[in-house]
Amino acid sequence: MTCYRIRITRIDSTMCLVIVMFLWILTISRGDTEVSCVFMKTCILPCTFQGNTRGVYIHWMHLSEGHPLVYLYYGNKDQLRTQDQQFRNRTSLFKDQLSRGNASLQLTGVQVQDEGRYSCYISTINTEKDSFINLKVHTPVKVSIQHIGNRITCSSEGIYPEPELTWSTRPPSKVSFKNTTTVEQTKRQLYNINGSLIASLNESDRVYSCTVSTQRNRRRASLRQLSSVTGSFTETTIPCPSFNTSPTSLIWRFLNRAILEKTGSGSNYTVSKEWKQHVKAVSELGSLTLLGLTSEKEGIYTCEISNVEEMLINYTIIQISQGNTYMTIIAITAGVVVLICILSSVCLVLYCRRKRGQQENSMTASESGEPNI
Ligand SMILES: *[C@@H]1O[C@H](CO)[C@@H](O)[C@H](O)[C@H]1NC(C)=O
Ligand SMILES: *[C@@H]1O[C@H](CO)[C@@H](O)[C@H](O)[C@H]1NC(C)=O
Ligand SMILES: *[C@@H]1O[C@H](CO)[C@@H](O)[C@H](O)[C@H]1NC(C)=O
Ligand SMILES: *[C@@H]1O[C@H](CO)[C@@H](O)[C@H](O)[C@H]1NC(C)=O
Ligand SMILES: *[C@@H]1O[C@H](CO)[C@@H](O)[C@H](O)[C@H]1NC(C)=O
Ligand SMILES: *[C@@H]1O[C@H](CO)[C@@H](O)[C@H](O)[C@H]1NC(C)=O
Ligand SMILES: CC(=O)N[C@H]1CO[C@H](CO)[C@@H](O)[C@@H]1O
Repeated sequence: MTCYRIRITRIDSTMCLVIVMFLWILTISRGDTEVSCVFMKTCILPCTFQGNTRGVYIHWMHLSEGHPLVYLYYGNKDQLRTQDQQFRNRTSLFKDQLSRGNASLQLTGVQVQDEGRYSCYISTINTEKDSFINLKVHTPVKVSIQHIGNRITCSSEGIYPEPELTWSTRPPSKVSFKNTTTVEQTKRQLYNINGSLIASLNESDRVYSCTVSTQRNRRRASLRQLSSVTGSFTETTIPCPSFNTSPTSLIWRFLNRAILEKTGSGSNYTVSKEWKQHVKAVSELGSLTLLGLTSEKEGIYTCEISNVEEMLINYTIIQISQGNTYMTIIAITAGVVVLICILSSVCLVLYCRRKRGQQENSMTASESGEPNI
């Protein structure tokens, strides 16, 4: 009998423990509202209450070390004398929304240090409430990729949370390549990441890609192999890789200096001064048509095209076909020579006719004069 009872109480206590833990987990996970804020932007930490606004007391606190005061409001006034330095001049309530029970906090210029749990404590004449908000900070990710010598380097700056850098190829390669990655953290706790890989772009038909990702954002930058196009004085079109989705930006460069830039899906683009007379058109897919290329415009052209997920760079070497320019010169020279020939022969003919005419005149004159003598 006693044994039986003991067993029951044991089961009860374990059950009880499980229930308590379950409730605890539930309150923790349900109580915390997750808010994701963009670094340096404005963010709203939500908090609401019900009841009379008269005599309302609002206390916002950051649950980091020392529990710094974020915001205090009572007696119909802000009470910010004891506000922590970290939040000075960066916080506000929506005063016009208080009467609707909205005690949300607006935080401007979000920093990495602002991450963590916040508590919003509110008491009114008839109610009392504590709620928790978990703030996470993130930055957008931008990646740049370059090919220098036999090395492809990839870098990304000012990222949060800590990023990861991975390399891949399309089509996938079984060869594992030597790669090095370095990460550093700046004073503002943001991350800079660099990676490099030894590869020659002319080795294969592969696309090399570098992906930088955080828990929230990711971006890929890719390089196409080098290919060559023979340009001509009259008209040269250089293709650019395209995406299935419409590109968000396009930049054409020659020797790392911009030829033209295009943003958005419209047909507008801006051409640099130096290239105004050479750019004929840019197609919807991004290929560039140039006019009047001479040998000084020989070299590497890059097309950098981006959509939301990826930036793709294609390198093209342009070699100007000398043939065409020579042909033009030869044609012009030939034309001039022919013209001169025609003109001179016409002159010659005219001159000869005149001469003959004169001779005939003098002959008739002498003939007619002969009987006179
Ligand atoms: C807050 O703003 C006031 C007035 O614009 C300025 O005098 C003060 O230095 C600022 N405090 C901080 C910590 O930026
Ligand atoms: C509180 O007011 C702000 C500003 O109008 C608004 O953005 C926010 O959504 C409101 N929050 C709630 C819970 O109503
Ligand atoms: C990454 O590369 C840039 C430029 O190449 C350099 O300024 C920076 O210090 C590098 N960062 C790291 C973490 O190596
Ligand atoms: C790649 O280019 C370099 C320099 O232009 C050249 O020395 C090398 O032989 C090329 N490799 C291949 C596989 O074509
Ligand atoms: C890159 O440029 C070369 C030459 O201009 C072209 O043949 C190739 O198709 C381009 N790559 C893509 C993906 O369009
Ligand atoms: C393109 O440029 C024209 C004239 O400069 C302007 O009126 C038009 O709004 C622009 N379109 C876009 C999509 O920017
Ligand atoms: C593709 C890739 O990222 N390969 C390797 C790069 O180097 C790191 C560590 O050095 C490896 O973990 C990756 O597998």
